[in-house]
Amino acid sequence: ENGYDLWLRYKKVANNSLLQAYRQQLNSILASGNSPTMDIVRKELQTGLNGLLATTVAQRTTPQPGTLIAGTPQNEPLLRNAAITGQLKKAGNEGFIITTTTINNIPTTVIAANTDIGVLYGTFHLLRLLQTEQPITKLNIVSAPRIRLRMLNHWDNLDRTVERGYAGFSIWNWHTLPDYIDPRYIDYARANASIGINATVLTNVNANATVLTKPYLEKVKALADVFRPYGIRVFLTARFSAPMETGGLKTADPLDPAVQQWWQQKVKEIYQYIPDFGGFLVKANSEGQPGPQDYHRTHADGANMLADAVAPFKGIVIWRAFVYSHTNPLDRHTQAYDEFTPLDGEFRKNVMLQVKNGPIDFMPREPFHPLFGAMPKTPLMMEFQVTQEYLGQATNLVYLAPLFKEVLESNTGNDYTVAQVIDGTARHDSLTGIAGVANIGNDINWCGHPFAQANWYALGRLAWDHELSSASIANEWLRMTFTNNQHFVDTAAAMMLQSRDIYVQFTNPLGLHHIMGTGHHYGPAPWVNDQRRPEWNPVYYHKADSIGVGFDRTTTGSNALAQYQPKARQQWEDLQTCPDAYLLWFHHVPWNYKMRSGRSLWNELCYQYYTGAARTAALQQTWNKLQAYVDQQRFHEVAMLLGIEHKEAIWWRNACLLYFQTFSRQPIPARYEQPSTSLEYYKSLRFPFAPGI
Ligand code: BDP
Repeated sequence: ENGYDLWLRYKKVANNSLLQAYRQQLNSILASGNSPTMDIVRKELQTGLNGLLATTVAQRTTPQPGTLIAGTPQNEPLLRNAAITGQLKKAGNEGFIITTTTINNIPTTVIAANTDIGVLYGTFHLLRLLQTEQPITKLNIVSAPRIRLRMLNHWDNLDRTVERGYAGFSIWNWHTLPDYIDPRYIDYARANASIGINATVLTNVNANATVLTKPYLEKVKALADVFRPYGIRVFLTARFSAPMETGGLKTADPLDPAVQQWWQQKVKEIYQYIPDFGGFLVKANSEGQPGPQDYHRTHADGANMLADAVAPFKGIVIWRAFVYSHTNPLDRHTQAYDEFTPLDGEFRKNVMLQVKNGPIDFMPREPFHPLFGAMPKTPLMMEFQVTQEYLGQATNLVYLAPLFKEVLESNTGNDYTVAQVIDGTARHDSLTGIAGVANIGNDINWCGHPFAQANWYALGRLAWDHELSSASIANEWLRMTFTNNQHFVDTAAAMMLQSRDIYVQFTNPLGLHHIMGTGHHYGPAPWVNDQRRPEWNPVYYHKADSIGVGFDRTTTGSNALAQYQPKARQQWEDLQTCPDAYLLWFHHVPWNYKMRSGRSLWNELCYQYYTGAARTAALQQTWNKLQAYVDQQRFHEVAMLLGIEHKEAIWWRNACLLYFQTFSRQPIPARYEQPSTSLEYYKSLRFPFAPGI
């Protein structure tokens, strides 16, 4: 198996008694409704049940005992049954119900929804129950997404390179579009629909205006047409200077009437091709991207100009909060908050602000972004990074659901969690959304590392229901992707659930951050101090000196903590009570400081790096014991990658400790195997072939 089928492998149910029960309960399909989406429902049920039940399941037009009825009350008279009306109300536009019931005295299983797309989501849910070998004799499920926009952000360039992509080239083949529809586009849409993802941004946030030209809009239309029946709406990134680059204007000033008109015309043209176009995602005045500040206008001026253009078509603008100002700040941590909080209330109703989960930049562990506790008048959208730019790229097994959950469950200090801000319940926002920067490429297994598929999967599942646990998502993903064997599932789930902590431990323990290699971000380079902008240098973030290490963000330092609500910041501001996980994120701590463990800070740092690296060896051993349960191809792929991860862990450990030792001037405790190479060796390493930017 090469992993191409993702979690949609419909292998025969291994548990024989369940198999018999399923066969009896789902012996035929009745799914009416004439729409491309209902065609997909019928096909998916047919393929799914035929595969899982290893039989040929008939399609019927009248039910018999054991018929699965799927549809909407509008299309299927049998479903206009008062018993499900109340439940259907709760299901809303995209949700579904799955229930075991009798219709006209005939025992059936029903998938019902108010819309065809709801039926498709219900279809995937039912198939998932079978794939994970759950009982289905007394189903009574009502499921509706908690978040409206469940989105992937592709950082894909038009030349098919993928910014921070570690799984090959872009799956969008712009050259052969619009006439050639690669079956991958359909498989992509199907996989997303199976986890409830309903929106996709096709292009990189570092945008290219060419995608807004006619030939490219024709290509985008072709993709949108493929995705539509799967419930997926297409968005594009808008390069702010597009009116100059492709429109021949002299300015892109958002208050200039000619610029406004250019965008209005452009938007009209886009909607002629794609009537349900979602809108624009914009990165402006950040890392060299053009934006309204080039004309001394605000981010709100820029966002509103685009928002006005898409409003007549019900489009939205998603404006990113990830900004770097032209001037050098005292602390990069504070930039987005400083820039955006004064603009709260100034954005149009169809603008959302997309905020990265943490204030720096997708680090392996960050406190939640202070903007989530601020800007009550602006709908805030979550941006997670599914591609593992700072989390081992495609060579490390790092399951990200625990990272996502850690952020979502954080209390903002306003008596509500980040999740409640994102799902709109805290502040009654009607626009709600979660985006994940995609980890998808044209590798045969889509995501590079076989376990990276779990991160795509987890993003979708959590966007649908952020109350699902990391463990339950890992469990169902493993069952669907590999096998239902309980020993395998328990063991591999335990590996997944600790994998992110392990990664943090051997790369950025105790709140260290941004100490990776320059440019490619591969491997350790805490020593880098020669970059043009101060905040590009790792030394800016760890501030190691003869006294200690860590970034003082309290009142004696940058005071970034002031951006958090008092109830949120109190957990971090006192060195004595700050959790170890954030210690060096918020404090500059002396090398001999006594940690909770009783060890000195220096010894604790050694302990963390050595423990983290040792745990990668344990991951290898555990996986090796699972060989009998997994197909050989994927077993060996994972085994080889765990080997790389272990090597990389030793590299991180040695390089970081040897470097920090030049400040602490203390030995690595003798009980640890001492590094066999020098700091100079690690500094001399070059990675011309590491995935570029
Ligand atoms: C950084 C990436 C860079 C992205 C940027 C962003 O290194 O490639 O363009 O985020 O989110 O983490 O805009």
